[in-house]
Amino acid sequence: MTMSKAATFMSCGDHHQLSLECPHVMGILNVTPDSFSDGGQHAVADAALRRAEKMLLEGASIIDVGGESTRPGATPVGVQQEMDRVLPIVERLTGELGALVSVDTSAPEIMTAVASAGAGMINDVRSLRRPGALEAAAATGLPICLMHMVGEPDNMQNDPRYARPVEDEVAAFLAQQIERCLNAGIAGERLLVDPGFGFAKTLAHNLRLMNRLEYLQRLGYPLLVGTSRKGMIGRALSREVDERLYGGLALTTLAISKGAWIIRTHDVAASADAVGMTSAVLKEGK
Ligand code: 9MG
Repeated sequence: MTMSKAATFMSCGDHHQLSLECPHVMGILNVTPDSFSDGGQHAVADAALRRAEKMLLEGASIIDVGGESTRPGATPVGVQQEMDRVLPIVERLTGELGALVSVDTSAPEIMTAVASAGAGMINDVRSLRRPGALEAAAATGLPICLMHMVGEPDNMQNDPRYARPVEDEVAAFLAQQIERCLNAGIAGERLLVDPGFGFAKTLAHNLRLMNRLEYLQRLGYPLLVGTSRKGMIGRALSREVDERLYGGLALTTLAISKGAWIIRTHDVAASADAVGMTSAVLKEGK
């Protein structure tokens, strides 16, 4: 009798395999106009490339490229504008650096284009709910991160409330999105889930979710967590955006100890040490 062995890695496009047996850091590369001082299109792309290269050297396994802000209150950008921001950067990151690139997008046209440009993962904060996104993402063959959010970034923080405990709401929502993906022919091995810290959540919701992060393991999919520099740290500790690193590292340590597989962060060097140290302790004796 032949026993089939569970895959120990996730295939991310043609050139990358990500081990499922150790945690990873995903470095954030925003290519919105406020992210780099504007010295023209090429200077911005060069600066983005240098930042990505630094994050890779600091220990990032994945670079998450985003051309649309999803911060609370942010307004959406048009697809062509997002394409102009993201596609040239993805082409250079994959072509010149050979990086594993994830793209933070909800637009089906962008999913298709970045997959052709060599991207290895899709990160959709709207969980493929835009018209055409499910079909486009399915056709890329890439892994997809499904995230919990209610509403849109411009209204999601208007008094978020849930009828049930937040972890139940998040788990039920993610289970529904997983089901949609499986029904669309996307293999379960391609899915990751994310509770969406800061997306339609109060500080109390965010703290409760982090405290109960293990609960989401019942879904049976690898977990991605992003808390980097978020408002929950600002509110819990009374810290401005540029003072949130230490609070963020505490959350990273907690998330890894509760089973997170990928940590999405602006602060790669510090986070890579926190992830590495936490996982060394967790592996002790194994
Ligand atoms: C794009 N983006 C901003 N915050 C995020 C988070 O927490 N998770 C994921 N997957 N994407 C995010």
